Amino acid sequence: MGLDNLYRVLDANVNRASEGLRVLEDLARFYYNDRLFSKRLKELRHDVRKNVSKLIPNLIKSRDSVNDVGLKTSLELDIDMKNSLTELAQANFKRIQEALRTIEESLKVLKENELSKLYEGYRFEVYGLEKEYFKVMIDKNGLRSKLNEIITGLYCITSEEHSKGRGNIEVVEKMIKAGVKVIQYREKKKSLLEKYNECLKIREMTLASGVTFIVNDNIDMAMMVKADGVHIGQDDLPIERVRELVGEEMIIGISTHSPEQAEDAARRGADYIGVGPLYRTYTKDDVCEPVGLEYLDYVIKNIRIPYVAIGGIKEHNMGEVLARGAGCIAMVTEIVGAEDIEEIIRRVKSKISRGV
Ligand code: TZP
Ligand code: MG
Repeated sequence: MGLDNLYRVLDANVNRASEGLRVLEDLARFYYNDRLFSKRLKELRHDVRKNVSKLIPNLIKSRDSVNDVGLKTSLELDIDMKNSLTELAQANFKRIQEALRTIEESLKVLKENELSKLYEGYRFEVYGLEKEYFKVMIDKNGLRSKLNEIITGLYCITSEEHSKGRGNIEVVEKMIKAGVKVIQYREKKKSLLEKYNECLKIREMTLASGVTFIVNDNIDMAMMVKADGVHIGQDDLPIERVRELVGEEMIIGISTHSPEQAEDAARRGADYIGVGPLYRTYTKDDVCEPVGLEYLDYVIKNIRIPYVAIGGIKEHNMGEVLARGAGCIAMVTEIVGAEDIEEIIRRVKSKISRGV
């Protein structure tokens, strides 16, 4: 038996490492919506493959999986049944580390010392990634992993100037009482200090009631009051830079008005998008022309991240939006300007859950 079988070992373990990395990459990308993490895993996967490329002729020659003595055992064992995402991620990190270790040792025997060192480096990189993964995605990232459950139903937004003399805090109190699950603080007319104090109070109220709290515009304020998320617009700072600033735990939402903007937001790591204005709205001073329901259709069909339909949506036209398939609707004036805020919220929520 020459060194040929060692190439078989290398081949199997490069595949093993790549497959493990691919599983984690897909979890990061599709489950946790974590573009940056998924990008790092993908780059590592490419490096792990690329750097044994000079050995590839040998690898292919030695590929002989049908005669693999381990195949039968591995197909029969149900030890691979993963009953939780944590276990799934753990198992794959182990798989990658073990495979890299085997590659490292085999390369040493093949006198490929420099290459072996490179793979040792990859192994240490994976130890680091593993630590970060569990810290960010599993332990602390509860909210971002539940985005589909958060961005659903009625999404409420404050606007004191349309609140019939009631203050933001009073309005938020009513929203929470009526069972709203996500509230955005949007206030264009007050000083930073006034907004900060209101946000502090709303954070306290939303924490006590398990409501998701999102701050519009002010990223610094969202961070200071430990809001769950921040909502920005097309002319605000780039999403990637906002992510660097707020970290992996905070939700980032962005308003979009066209298919290009929606694709761009999803690609660049937004957690959800606003889709609108669907109808004419006078709530916002700098609002653009209605984008039309076709844009909503596009998003429903093509965009993977959660979305919220917005702009001029009222009780009388919400049926039309629901009929297109929207699962999350934002209303500003219709709610904050209602005589009885709690009553309209209950009605609207019930309509959304019945889809009419
Ligand atoms: N973003 C797009 S339209 C809009 C925002 C914040 C205002 C929606 O307000 P209304 O009163 O529900 O039309
Ligand atoms: Mg804004």
